[in-house]
Amino acid sequence: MTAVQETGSAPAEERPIGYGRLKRKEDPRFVRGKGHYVDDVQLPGMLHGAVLRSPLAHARIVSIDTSAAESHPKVRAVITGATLEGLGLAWMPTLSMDTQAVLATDKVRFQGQEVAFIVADDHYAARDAVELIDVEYEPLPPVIDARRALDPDTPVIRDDQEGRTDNRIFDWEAGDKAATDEVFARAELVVAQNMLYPRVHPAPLETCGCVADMDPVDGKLTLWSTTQAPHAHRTLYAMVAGLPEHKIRVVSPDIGGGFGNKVPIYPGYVCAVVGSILTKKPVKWVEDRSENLMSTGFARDYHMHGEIAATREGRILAVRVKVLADHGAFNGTAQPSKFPAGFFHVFTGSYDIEAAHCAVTGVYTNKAPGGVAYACSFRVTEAVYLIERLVDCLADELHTDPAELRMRNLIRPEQFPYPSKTGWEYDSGDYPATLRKALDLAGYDALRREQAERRARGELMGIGLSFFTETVGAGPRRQMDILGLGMADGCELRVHPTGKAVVRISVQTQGQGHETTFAQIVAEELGIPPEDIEVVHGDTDQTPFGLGTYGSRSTPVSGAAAAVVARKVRDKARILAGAMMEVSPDDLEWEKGRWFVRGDPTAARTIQEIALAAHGVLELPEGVEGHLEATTVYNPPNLTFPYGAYLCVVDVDPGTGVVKVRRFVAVDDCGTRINPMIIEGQVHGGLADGVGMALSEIISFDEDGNCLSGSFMDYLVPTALEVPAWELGYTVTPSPHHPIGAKGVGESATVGSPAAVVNAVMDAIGVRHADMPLTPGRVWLAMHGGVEAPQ
Ligand code: MCN
Ligand code: CUN
Repeated sequence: MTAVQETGSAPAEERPIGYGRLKRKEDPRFVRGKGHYVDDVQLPGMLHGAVLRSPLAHARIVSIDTSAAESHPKVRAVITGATLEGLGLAWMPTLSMDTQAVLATDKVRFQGQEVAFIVADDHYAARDAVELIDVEYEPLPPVIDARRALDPDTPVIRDDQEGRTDNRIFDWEAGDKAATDEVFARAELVVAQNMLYPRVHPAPLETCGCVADMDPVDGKLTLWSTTQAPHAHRTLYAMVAGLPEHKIRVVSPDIGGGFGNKVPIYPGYVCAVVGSILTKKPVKWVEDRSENLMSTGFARDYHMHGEIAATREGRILAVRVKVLADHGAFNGTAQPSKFPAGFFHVFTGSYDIEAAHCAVTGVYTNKAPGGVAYACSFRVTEAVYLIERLVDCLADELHTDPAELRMRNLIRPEQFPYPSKTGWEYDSGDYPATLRKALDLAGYDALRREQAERRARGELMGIGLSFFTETVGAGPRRQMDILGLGMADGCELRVHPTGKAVVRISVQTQGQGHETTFAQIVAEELGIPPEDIEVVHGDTDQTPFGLGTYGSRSTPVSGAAAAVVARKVRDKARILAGAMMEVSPDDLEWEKGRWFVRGDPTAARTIQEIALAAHGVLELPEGVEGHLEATTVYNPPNLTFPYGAYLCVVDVDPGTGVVKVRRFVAVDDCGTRINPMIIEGQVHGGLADGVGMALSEIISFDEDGNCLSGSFMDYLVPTALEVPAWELGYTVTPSPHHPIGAKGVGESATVGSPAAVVNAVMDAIGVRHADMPLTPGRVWLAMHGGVEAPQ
């Protein structure tokens, strides 16, 4: 399926580190069906949990009768909000610090909200007993359209919060409003556009679940859990339950995809823990597909109004944005007042402009909670889509070529490190070179000629571009003020006497290949072959603290920690090698895998020899500890800013509006590339995400708040038939502040690709704007001057 263009630009010709295109260490177990997922965990005496969910989007709970369920012969416990209140666990912090009802007591606030939890001998009995619970609801008018959420007569959804009189969660701003308004006032040209980034779902193949095992004897809770952030979860459980950290072990085994969906804590986890406490048995809870789609963290749902000011020659001067952010019934993102919109900081994209301002209002609605997840780098996806659509609207207004318009406004290489108008410092880049490469790879001029010929024949061919800058590697405390949390990660490396090594990392893999790439980082630094390096992750009892895998932060933060800890080991090995050869360490030089005496390369000790010596063989020099190991905690000095240029070619059927993505060219720059094959896999997945969001995916609701996208029959993720053979290229601009120059890449393609697809479709049909997903019906309507009311 793949045409990979190995066209790295000289002088940064591809020099992947640590054995480059190494096949993934984790794949042999996956291809043999030997992966070990949460649902594979089987413990003696294990019971099974199931959740009763609200059928209504907004209702008062009049009564809950559990008596029939309790008398079911296989039921071991029935948990309601009242049970949890008795235990002081009725409310929990999601990872966001906003509180969410674990189980609804007074009201239900979205369809699918958790109302009760059954623990039974087997899964089927648990499901049957759920049906036996009798809840009497008094329906309330639901608030589904975020644009109505702040109307004076709209019901207050979160009346559980003291003093609350409306549905406003926060108002947030970035940039300089006065300066921006001033530029707009004098600009020759202003183009404005409303757009909706619809609600979408990460839809990992494996749904969420856990096995909770509270050992009644030693009081230790073990939680096998589908989490992207085991340490962060442990801390929150410790804080809520009042247990010390050493009495909680969170194990995140193989994970069938996360994509952000597995960052939050969900009520099912808490209920399984309580179920285990009450029954003194392990309790497994795994949600089904509909539960996952209807009730777990969704993404986007941004109503955006963007304006771009420019000269008639096509110089972009300023950008102004107003956003209404629909966060559902519980604000699933951090720091209600600040963070959700925080990363919207990057709405100026990759362009050098004079002024920018953005105002975001977040509101509650009667929809599932969230507002963060899905390969988004926390709102960069929305921001990139907005600016890349605006630039195309401007090109349309100016009758200019969109590639040329981008080329003349991109930040220039000599401007890095580039201080953005909203407070970031972009670390490095050569944007024009990357755009040029994408255009060359695609054969842009020839494509435009082909398009003209086809148009003359009445065919609708479109070419769409997007250029994105990502902010990943969350991040240093100074910049993460919007979150109120610094993001340092630990790493531990131990070289065994035989020279084999184990590296314990703070992040967790859900398919990104950490077991391979982290071994490669250490291999590069120490010259130990990657197959001799075991990567331990996803178990809080076995790994150092870190904040987890999201925001493509593993490489920027934890990957940096792995390089730093390996360098510490290398430094110590130097001292030991000096002692072994009875020379001063200052006279030694490093060459992959060994220290040798300067001027005499034959006088050397390999890392394996040094490791053995370090374990009792060598008479240690004064003040030097035995063994060959080190620990570190890495505090990133800045985020990393990967970027890329994407080009999409589509054909639209004039009769039906069906869009066919014919080609997709993606040139990514993630700095130093560790494993190009894994990077390509990440990009392929992200591009498929982008095509899905652009063309078919939406979580939609009817006016009563019924979720209309509760299965894969309705929520249409693209299959192999809907995506083209990706054509990939790359450039390499190392990050100057990262120990190995690497930037993250895990979300780049999801962030960058939707705008390219939408731009291509608009180019094909000659329409300024239509909202995603561009289903045949919507495209047809847009072609015929109609607009479907946005959700
Ligand atoms: N990599 C590399 N060279 C670089 C950058 C990255 O070889 N210069 C490799 C890394 O070593 C790692 C992989 O690419 O093996 C992704 O690295 P990174 O960009 O650091 O992202 P994370 O590992 O932190 O993964 C998180 C990111 C996020 S936030 C989402 S969402 C997403 C994504 O990863 N979820 C995924 N990709 C996913 N891929 C799979 N298969 N499953 C998911 O759930
Ligand atoms: Cu925003 S989805 Mo990823 O950061 O886990």
